[in-house]
Amino acid sequence: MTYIAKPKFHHPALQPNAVGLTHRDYEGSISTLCAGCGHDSISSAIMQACYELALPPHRIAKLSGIGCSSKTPTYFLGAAHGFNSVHGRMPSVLTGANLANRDLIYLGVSGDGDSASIGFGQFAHSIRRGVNMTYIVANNGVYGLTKGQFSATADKGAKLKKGAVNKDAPIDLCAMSLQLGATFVARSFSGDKDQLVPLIKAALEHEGPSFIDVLSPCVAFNNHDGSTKSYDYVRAHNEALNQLDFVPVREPLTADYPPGATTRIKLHDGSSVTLRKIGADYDVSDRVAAMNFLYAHDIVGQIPTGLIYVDERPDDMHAHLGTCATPLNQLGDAELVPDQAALDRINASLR
Ligand SMILES: Cc1ncc(C[n+]2csc(CCOP(=O)(O)OP(=O)(O)O)c2C)c(N)n1
Ligand code: SF4
Ligand SMILES: [Mg+2]
Repeated sequence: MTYIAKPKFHHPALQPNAVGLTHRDYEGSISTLCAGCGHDSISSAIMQACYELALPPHRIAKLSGIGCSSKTPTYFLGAAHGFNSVHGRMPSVLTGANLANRDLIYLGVSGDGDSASIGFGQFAHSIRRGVNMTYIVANNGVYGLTKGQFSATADKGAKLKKGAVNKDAPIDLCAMSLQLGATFVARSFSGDKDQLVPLIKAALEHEGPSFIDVLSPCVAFNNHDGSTKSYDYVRAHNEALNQLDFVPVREPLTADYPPGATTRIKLHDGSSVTLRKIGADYDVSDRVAAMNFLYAHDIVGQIPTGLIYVDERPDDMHAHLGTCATPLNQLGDAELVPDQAALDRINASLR
């Protein structure tokens, strides 16, 4: 139950991270989701990523819409800022918060219904505006919270538990993000924490719109034969492109890789991403090739996972708009309330 606080046992062997916090400091309330729901694994990956990056939870703002997936921010980062918005409206609330205070780290958590059905327009505009955020969709192909109707990411030909077949074309949120200008695009699977945790770390540190589509099976309504979002189906069709190691700017590079097996991408802030190639020959810096790659795999029923695209020199909405660097809550009346002379100047400029 969400109102029951987790007992605070601190095992003496719990290792503190670089800011002196342990795993427990990144947890939230007890999850009320179904046992085995993929969404709980995503929460656990988010906690792991924030612990490893040593992010102070109070520097993070976690926002969501409505759905089982959108409930999950309650179950992680209990000390972060949180806003559970209206169904499909998380992106505009996040955009507004980010405009008012660019100093926080913005994490949007949503579902395939929340982002590809009712919130599709909101999703699209937050990406095309270049909001600096990590946008995670826990994608199970159904509206889990309202008992498992098809969402807009359900594949053509996929079957519901009682046999209904989806006849509509699916929306691929990674392909859409690429087309809309996201500067970091990835896909992963809730059952592959080794792949997911470094992707979340890299996305959180990326200074532009980052999008991660995480296939996250709904064990109650979409985990049967005939589903294309079940644990078995995703495992059988997963084409891992690369395995990623993310090293933030403040940490030294310690891992040693055999030459030729990896590609190291140095990012503009000094952090780096090391990619171990697993699947096809693939260039993560080519947006058009990434779009073609996704489409070519989609038509043969494969699910490419890993880092799909990254722009090493991203910019964001604040750069587009030329906003001031100081969060609005730190400005006084002198900066926020224009005097009569300033209003007269503005009015004169519009005549
Ligand atoms: C305006 C509005 N319309 C419809 C609903 C009903 N509703 C609640 S959650 C949901 C879909 C959630 O699906 P998704 O975002 O995929 O989350 P999941 O539960 O699958 O994680 C719907 C249609 C609502 N809460 N508000
Ligand atoms: S109904 Fe599905 S999505 Fe919702 S908690 Fe249960 S398994 Fe997860
Ligand atoms: Mg869903």
